[in-house]
Amino acid sequence: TAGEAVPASQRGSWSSFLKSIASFSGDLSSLTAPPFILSPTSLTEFPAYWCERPDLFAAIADAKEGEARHLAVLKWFISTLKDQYTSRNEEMGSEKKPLNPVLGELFYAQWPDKNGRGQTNLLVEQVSHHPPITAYVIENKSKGLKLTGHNAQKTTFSAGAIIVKQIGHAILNVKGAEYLITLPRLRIDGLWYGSPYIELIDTSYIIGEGFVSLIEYKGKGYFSGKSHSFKATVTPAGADVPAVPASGSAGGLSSWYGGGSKSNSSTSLALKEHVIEGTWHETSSWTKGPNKGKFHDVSAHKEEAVPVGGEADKTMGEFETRKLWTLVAKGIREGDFELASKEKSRIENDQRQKRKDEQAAETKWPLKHFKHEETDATYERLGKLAKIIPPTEDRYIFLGTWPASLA
Ligand code: CLR
Repeated sequence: TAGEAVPASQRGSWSSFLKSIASFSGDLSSLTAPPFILSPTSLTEFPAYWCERPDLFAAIADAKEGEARHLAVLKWFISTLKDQYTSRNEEMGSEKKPLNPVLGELFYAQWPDKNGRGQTNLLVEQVSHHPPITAYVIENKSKGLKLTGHNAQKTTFSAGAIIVKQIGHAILNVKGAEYLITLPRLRIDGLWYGSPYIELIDTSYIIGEGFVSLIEYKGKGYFSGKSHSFKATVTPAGADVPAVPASGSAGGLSSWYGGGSKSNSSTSLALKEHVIEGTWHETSSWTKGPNKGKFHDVSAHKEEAVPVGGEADKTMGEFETRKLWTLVAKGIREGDFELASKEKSRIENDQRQKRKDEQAAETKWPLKHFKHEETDATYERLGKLAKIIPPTEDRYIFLGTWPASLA
């Protein structure tokens, strides 16, 4: 029944929240939601999901350059999806509304060296508030690995679900070789019951070292019938990458997955193709190409949650996520929503004042770690290989200075 998972006293406010998202597209973060759906975690912490399996990240650098390394990148990428998209359900019972970061909010973390995998550093900065944009860099210096990216979201409402288009991309640099990583779309279902969860939809790409991975995402009731399914097709760049079937069109899918093929399966290039199928939160296998058997088992690599200090850490600056949101997070965790909303207002008022002061002084809040540029030559060069749309995107260049705490 409607609102099953919503505390009785919050049903009214949940249904007004749903009405406001239905009649609105754009930036969901600014809408007021009832307390039961609030998460104590800021969106600046989300880039940590890229490195919660630091061994698999490091393994990219140990793979042989070219095809083997491309496949190692694909494996690591797939391994991050479970944490990125199902961990809130596992930890809090459903997807929740994260804290909306303030401009200039910072999040730093580090995964220590273990068994020769090298140390992995994470640096995140909220580079825009309206719309919210988060930039990050992840580096394992001893392995020569660096992932730089930014993300924002565009949300729309369709057939009772929230559709989230991810804006932004990531560039992975492996000892000088570059990879472009694009991001899947999300569909948030279960709203009616008050227990939202994510399914990934459409496609994303990994392009680098002469290969293109096209990853297709489907939920229950599509090609495998299972939730969190994906199919990755890895082809040499320049081969006829299969055209992406129009989203939601069953005809497009069957023409690709069924025997009849639209793409050039008779060319010799098609022989070099790998296909991997399975679920991104559990296991996947090779289904076409020279390799057989299991491709990946997410549970075989232990997840290491982000190790950062709490509010007790005296070295944290005022704008560091865990320090800034300490009392809001405490209020949400302990059910003291008066504390949470009082503290949230304090932070928001402080932000409004900062923006006013800047306007009066005709200054702009300076970014600390990144420089914004309108185009990205790496995105353009690699994106072309799979005819990625849009043909270019903006980027945030890391200025290269790490805080002393991550040295
Ligand atoms: C942020 C970038 C990460 C992957 C990721 C996972 C979950 C997404 C989040 C991103 C963006 C914000 C998000 C969230 C799930 C729910 C939340 C879309 C893409 C929205 C703003 C909240 C909706 C409110 C309902 C849960 C009620 O790498």
